[in-house]
Amino acid sequence: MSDRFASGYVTIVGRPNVGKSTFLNQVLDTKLSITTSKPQTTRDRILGIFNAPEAQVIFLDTPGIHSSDKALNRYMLDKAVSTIHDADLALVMTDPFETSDQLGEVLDYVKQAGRAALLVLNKVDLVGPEAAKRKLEDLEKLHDFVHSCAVSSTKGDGIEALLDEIKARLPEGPRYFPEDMITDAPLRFLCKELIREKVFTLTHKEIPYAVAVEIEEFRETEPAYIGAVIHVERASQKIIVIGSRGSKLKEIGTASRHEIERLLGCKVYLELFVRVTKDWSKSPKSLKDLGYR
Ligand SMILES: Nc1nc2c(ncn2[C@@H]2O[C@H](COP(=O)(O)OP(=O)(O)O)[C@@H](O)[C@H]2O)c(=O)[nH]1
Ligand SMILES: [Mg+2]
Repeated sequence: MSDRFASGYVTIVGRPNVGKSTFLNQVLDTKLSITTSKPQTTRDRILGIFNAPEAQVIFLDTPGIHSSDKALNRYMLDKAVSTIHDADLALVMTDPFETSDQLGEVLDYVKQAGRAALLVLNKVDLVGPEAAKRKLEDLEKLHDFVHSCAVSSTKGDGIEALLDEIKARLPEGPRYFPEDMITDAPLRFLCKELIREKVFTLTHKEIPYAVAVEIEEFRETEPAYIGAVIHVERASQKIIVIGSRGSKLKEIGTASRHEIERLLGCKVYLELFVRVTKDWSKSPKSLKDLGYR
């Protein structure tokens, strides 16, 4: 073994729902970035640190690349694109169902940033190895990738080999973060995200996209106390999130509390409130107030 210590930033880019956050969680063996079957779950850049004896890989999970005029969506696209510039290497993620045109849109941003790109075909558990191979060969033609491979982020297949490829392409450098640190996100942020994930999973249609969560109080008492507000855009959405006799809100609360207790490693008293903040996702000011800045 050489004495070389490699370190650097790797941004994970791709369209919504290809499995970027699932990949990061698999690498870190921790539920850091929330994932759901609905597109556009991730709204912020999430930093996840992979520590090994010979390397530190700092992953940046991003919202998916997609275009839209809404202020929140513009915010998410900006986050995704600016993150490519911050990185040593771009991990371009796709899945077997994405077309070349769709991947091309993502690659445009990578090319503009002039970053070395590594192609990752995720979700190969859903297709046979032959189909995966053909798909990969097809997509490789789109760009001069430094490497390409197929993985399954849910099953963990191909992940270790991919990590080796990434480490080999990072520059020699210091450990930027302490070895026991896996993210720079504060606990408050992670708790907020877990609540948002439950809203995403337990509500439908436009509701997930109309919701922002804000932690108003966070007390590290025994049990910990968390008071959180679920912001919706309209009164009709508030009724849906609360549900008949509060049943939906209770369901969201219970599911969130379990996850937060696992994260914090202690009992939690979680209180949820639902508030109408009219059209927050369209207003730059409300976005700021709700932490999307
Ligand atoms: N079968 C399968 N599903 C996956 C895989 N990776 C992610 N998914 C699913 O794809 C959906 C979107 O994943 P997510 O990580 O939120 O995608 P993101 O928007 O790119 O961050 C979720 O339902 C995941 O469970 C995989 O390797 N195989
Ligand atoms: Mg995501």
